[in-house]
Amino acid sequence: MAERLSALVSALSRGRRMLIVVHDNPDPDALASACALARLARCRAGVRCRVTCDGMVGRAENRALLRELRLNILPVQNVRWTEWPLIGMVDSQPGTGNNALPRGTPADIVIDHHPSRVPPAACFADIRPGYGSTATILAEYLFRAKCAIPPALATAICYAISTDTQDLARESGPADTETFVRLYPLADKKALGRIRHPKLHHAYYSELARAVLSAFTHANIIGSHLGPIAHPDSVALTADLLLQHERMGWALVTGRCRQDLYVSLRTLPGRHHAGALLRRVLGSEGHAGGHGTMAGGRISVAGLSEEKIEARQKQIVLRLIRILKRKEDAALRPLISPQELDEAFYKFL
Ligand SMILES: [Mn+2]
Repeated sequence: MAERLSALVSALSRGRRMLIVVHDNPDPDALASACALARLARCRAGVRCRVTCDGMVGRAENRALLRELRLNILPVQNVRWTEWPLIGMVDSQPGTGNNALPRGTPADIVIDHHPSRVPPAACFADIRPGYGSTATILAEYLFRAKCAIPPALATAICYAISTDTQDLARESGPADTETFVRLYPLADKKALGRIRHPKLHHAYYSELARAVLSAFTHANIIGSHLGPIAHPDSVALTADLLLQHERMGWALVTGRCRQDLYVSLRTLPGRHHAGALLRRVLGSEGHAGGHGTMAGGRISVAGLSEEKIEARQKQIVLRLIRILKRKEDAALRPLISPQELDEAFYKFL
């Protein structure tokens, strides 16, 4: 760890300013990791940082996190890549298709916990697939570097670890627990409450209704097509929610945002690798990545008619069923039966 820290500090010392790129539509781990790297860069090398990404911070919780961090994201449209002497990347890697770093632009520092298909070409790279969150890796550097961690950053790192690991229960290792336990006393509990329980937009409820009413099942596979969504993160959240169904072992959710169809796949811990599986499901025209039990991806649906998009959605579900070797002809059943709906609907009128 000491050698890694000095290698990282010497990579940081090659410039005075660093642009930190996180994945599109950043989640709490991406945001907390970016702030942690910025803190380390400032504290150990006097480097000033900005954070950039494509897409948006959608979820109310993540917007609340931005407010607590007082983080002002630089819109990627305003970035002039050649003006930044240092480029860092956290919670993503160059060439994965889920971040704004242009192809051919090298990153100086890459820190991530997603398994890499190709080791990133960077002056400094630290990829630890055994870690539940990238924020844990960054926190270990901050501890080792003896940089003070302000309450807002401790809060963000704790929240990042809990969301990426479902409260340390999923895809996490001892380092995540140790970091969480060490930082929780420093975290601002009121701020954590504001992040965890934010006010929600009306769109949240209408998407939730669509998610449940359009949900279908086949054996232990559950899925839902959300149609147009306000923010891409809805697909992952819905997949997590559907996977909680007592009889289900797989959840696949799609949703459309701008020109893309976003897809999220979740499964229970076992022999499968959700990331590799989703890449097979989406085929060559899609981008996908992930861990053993969770994966995300997208395909472009630009210019496609409504019917064609629906056909693609259906095809994605059928491919998953085929790969999992369930019977191909077996029909999809609605999660909520028409009778159940009849009983529930508009009883207040
Ligand atoms: Mn992460």
